[in-house]
Amino acid sequence: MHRSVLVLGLILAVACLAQAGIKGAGIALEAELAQRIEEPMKIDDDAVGKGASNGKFIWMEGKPATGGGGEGWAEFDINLSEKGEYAIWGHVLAWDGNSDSFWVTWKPADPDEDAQKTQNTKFRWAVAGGDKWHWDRINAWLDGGTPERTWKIDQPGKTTLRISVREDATMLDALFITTNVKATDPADVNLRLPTAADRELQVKGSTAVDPGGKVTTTWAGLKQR
Ligand SMILES: [Ca+2]
Ligand SMILES: [Ca+2]
Repeated sequence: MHRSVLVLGLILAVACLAQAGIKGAGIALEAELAQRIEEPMKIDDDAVGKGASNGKFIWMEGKPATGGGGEGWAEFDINLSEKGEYAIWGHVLAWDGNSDSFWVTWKPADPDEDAQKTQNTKFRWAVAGGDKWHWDRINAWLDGGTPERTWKIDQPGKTTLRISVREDATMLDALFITTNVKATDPADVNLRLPTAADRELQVKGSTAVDPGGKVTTTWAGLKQR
């Protein structure tokens, strides 16, 4: 009896450790720490985006329920330690149907294409509405259906993610890149907002994801191994 309780306890402890490991998987990025931001996309700490992670978010400023947009973007340099399939979640705020979309391209999985110019619906992200910060997986808002997007990265190394303004007033606080490409419900992904350690890695300009889920490390560190 006692022994079985002990064994059960050990199994639970191991399960918890495994869970903790999985939780570490993925890259958490602050939108406002993008390597390059082209106006009119801008960093803001305005009251409209109150409660944003790190106190800041990015958007092309605008009012709810009006049109506008189509200019400006933010680019993230992301170094991946492993090839594989990835999904991206955005921590977003979208007031209404006139302020709820971005264009998203992630090279080299996506071509070197300016989605703001080509208006290619494959790169159009219909952001889930909501006037409080929430997670939304990046999708392709086609003219029929909005499948969740998955990017196949063929080799480790530097990638470039560009989030471009489509409709103004759509707000982006943070991103989470994961190898869990199956989950479509935020509750099924170990999403996290960036920690101080995540921000430090991002500022250094080198974040890497280990699909094994144990560590987030710098690209320079990986090359030294
Ligand atoms: Ca708008
Ligand atoms: Ca933020």
